[in-house]
Amino acid sequence: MIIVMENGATDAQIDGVVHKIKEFGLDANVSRGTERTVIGAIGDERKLDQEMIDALPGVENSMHIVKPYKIVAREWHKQNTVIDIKGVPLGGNQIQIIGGPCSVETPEQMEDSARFVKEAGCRLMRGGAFKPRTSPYTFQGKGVEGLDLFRKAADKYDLPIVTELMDVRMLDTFLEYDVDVIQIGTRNMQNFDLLKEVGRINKPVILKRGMSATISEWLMSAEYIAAGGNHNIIFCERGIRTYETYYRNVLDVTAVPVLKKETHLPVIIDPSHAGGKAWMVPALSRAAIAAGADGLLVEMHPKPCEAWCDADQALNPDELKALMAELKGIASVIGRSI
Ligand SMILES: [Mn+2]
Repeated sequence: MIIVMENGATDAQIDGVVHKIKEFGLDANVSRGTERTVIGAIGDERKLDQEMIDALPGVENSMHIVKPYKIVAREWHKQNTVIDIKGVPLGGNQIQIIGGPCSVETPEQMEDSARFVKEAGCRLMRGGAFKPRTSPYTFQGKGVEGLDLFRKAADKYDLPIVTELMDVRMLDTFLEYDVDVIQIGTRNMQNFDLLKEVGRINKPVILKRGMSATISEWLMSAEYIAAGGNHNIIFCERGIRTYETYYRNVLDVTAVPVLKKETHLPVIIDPSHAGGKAWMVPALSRAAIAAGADGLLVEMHPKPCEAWCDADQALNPDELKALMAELKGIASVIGRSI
């Protein structure tokens, strides 16, 4: 950490900072310039609390040199991490499109969904059994019965499943149903107790970006999961909230190259919740793949008009098929496959 002292800081104030640094077991290097004194803290700077240093008399500001996240940082792990999801690789050269309905509704709807997802060429399936809804009076998901329906439909077509965990009390049930990828939704990105719990198991976790979260907060949330021992983390950008009201959220495509630089873990995009309208999904999907995303999480419903949740943004089976063909073209241009 580098600490810049105020112009005119006294020797006693400089000594006070040096003393504080040493109290935490680090060494201090004092560099006196003509106008300012700069103090370098040498050692594991994660032990130093920036707010505490900034509050010391005579300190103008301080900055960390080392990133506050470690396990998820590319700094410490140069190669891309490829996560194995029941034999399906995510994070390697092959791009994965995860298709499926917003929510699990009926056995027929799930059977049709699984068939169409498979036919379109997707290798993984999404679907929500527990739904975080803005209003407590709208459909909340089928719950455990939904997990059962999902598991059966997906197994028939040999598709690993992705579904959202909202409550830590359901984790055992998720393991019982052998959920292949646990999704942590945007509203829970900073539910640290939930993150710690999924950090203790070894199932892959899709960590969606909080709708108002910075990149650094998102990386720190992933670090919570990784710190527990589970390094199978997939980042999912799903649009952030801005002042714009035309679309549901703003898809932050910039997050893809930034995350690729900061972390070795896979990065995927959810174009459905970003745009909020089915007609935007193909364009946003193409942008995501072109920007270097390792996969997409796309909502597809056998009959979008009849969907119990997010009907506006679901592709129909033919649209998903057409999208897959387009994306294959883009993938080949950038040297990847789908
Ligand atoms: Mn949805």
